Amino acid sequence: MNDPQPLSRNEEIKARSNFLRGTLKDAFDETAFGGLPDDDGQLIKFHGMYVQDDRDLRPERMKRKLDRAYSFMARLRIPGGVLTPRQYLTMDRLAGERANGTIRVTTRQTIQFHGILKSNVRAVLQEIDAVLLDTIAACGDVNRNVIATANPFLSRAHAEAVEAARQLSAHFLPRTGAWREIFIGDRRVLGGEPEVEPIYGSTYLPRKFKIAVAVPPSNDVDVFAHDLSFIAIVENGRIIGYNVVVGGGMGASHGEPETYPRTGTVIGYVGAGHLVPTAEAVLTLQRDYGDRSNRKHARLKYTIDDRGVDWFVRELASRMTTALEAKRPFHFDGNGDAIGWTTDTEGFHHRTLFIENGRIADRSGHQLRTALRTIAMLPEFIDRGAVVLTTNQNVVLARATDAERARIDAILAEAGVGSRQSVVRENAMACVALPTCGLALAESERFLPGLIDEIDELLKLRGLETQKITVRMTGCPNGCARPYIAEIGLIGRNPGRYNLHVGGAADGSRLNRLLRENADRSEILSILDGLFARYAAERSGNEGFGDFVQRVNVWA
Ligand code: SRM
Ligand code: SF4
Repeated sequence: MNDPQPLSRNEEIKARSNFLRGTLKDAFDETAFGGLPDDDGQLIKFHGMYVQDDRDLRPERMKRKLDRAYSFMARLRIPGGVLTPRQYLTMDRLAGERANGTIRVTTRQTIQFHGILKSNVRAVLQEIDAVLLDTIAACGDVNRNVIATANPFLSRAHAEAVEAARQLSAHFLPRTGAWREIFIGDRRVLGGEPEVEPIYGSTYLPRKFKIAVAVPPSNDVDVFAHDLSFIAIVENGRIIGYNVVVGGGMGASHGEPETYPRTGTVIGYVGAGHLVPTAEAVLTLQRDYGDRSNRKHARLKYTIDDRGVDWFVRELASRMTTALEAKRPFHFDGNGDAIGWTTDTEGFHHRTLFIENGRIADRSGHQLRTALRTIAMLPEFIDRGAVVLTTNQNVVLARATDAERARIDAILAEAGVGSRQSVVRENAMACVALPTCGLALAESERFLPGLIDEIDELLKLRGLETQKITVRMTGCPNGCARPYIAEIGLIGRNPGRYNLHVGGAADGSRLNRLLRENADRSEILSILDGLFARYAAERSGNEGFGDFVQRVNVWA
């Protein structure tokens, strides 16, 4: 047996934090310093926030010997991504009054604010709390925002999937009163029952833990990318149970082959009534066996690969309330969103609006934030409608009447937004990266739109402009836009340079492979041009681009 390795520093921070309090209360009472002491900087994540600084300003501030321009990113917990229009309007106001004027829809179906000054953090969270939302456990070593196939209003099964996401989120919500005490101002009951975390214990999980619920044939949530996913099996319009998928994960580090992305393994099926106990069995197994000494090796995917799927299933069985049954057949037809209008059986209309890289902002000739605010304020829609966030960084304006549908179209057109984009752009995603992400090695959100302009041109040249091809970009190998399962994945390596991966499946079920390392813009475009030329000439029938590059083995 190897000697046990020492625990990572984060384990000590959690253990002595008094259930995630640390010295955060004092740190927020003191606003002269815009950041946080180191340990609190780790603990704040459990409360849904990160200390960041504007990296565009770093060189100039360094020259002037100034400290970094610190601010906070806050991420909400919105299981299933459903907001009422009134909640959305509060978020819109907060973005304008207390953040950087934008709302960022994330790949986990929630909202992030960037650029909140420390002195504004409490006010922001109090307003979020007032509309019955929170940021608890949106980051940190806990179960994160639980995602579900978008739009519960589409069918009864979709509604059940979102309800499942809410149940899972509530079940795994940390019980500590720290968030309310530090930010909302609730007082701790002295002499009350001692605080406990019945599921997590005082050191929570070894690392983040992510859950998704999918309703086939849509794999919009990318079930193979998360620690634990549930694929709904629907009969007569109702979810009767779920296939259970474990051990997906995207994160890796350049030059460290012991870190890698992994697609989840389908291990069996459970009836709908066993959803929460099954999730608890998986999560507690990871709590007990996950690596607490090396954070780069601490996700469930490594626990499973180190010990084997058979071991995992055996250990899981000893914790479950029911036996896993054989997995049931399922089929996914894609992992994108259907942009445009759909109508449900009650006659309500739902508009899935493409939001480039999830950034809701106003800019000259493109008044997206204003348009969404105007729509959310429409009389009656404000009480009946919904604003649903998707895991492809888009927004669904749900439950509009015939008259509202026409009005929504007019508002979008007037604002210069909402017109259809190229197929490839509508299916592309980029992570945030610069200037806020402290881990970015290259641009992503600010770089991809221009690159897509050029990819569009290449596709047109080959007559491929109606072909759906997923392109995903990240500013580093952590994989926040799930690039390793895209048909074309671009992973930031150095400023202006990316690792080009190709060969993911159109339904998100297969990892792509590295084709060229550290390529700049012109190399990327020239390689893609060659691949598109071959694809146009040699593809068979309606073969997808990812399947094609695999079949002809472009790595040979
Ligand atoms: Fe992520 C870290 C942004 C989804 C894997 N991610 C970060 C941080 C917080 C950077 C940091 O640690 O300092 C980024 C903040 C950037 C900023 O300025 O806002 C960040 N991640 C995002 C978002 C906003 C990307 C987006 O453009 O939408 C997504 C927010 C999701 C949410 O609402 O909860 C986001 N991150 C993901 C996903 C996709 C998913 O969950 O479906 C992944 C890959 C799946 C997975 O976890 O394996 C992902 N983020 C990571 C990792 C690598 C984790 C690992 O196991 O190695 C990190 C780095 C870390 O945790 O150390 C990271
Ligand atoms: Fe930041 Fe990397 Fe995630 Fe992009 S993939 S948001 S650069 S951590």
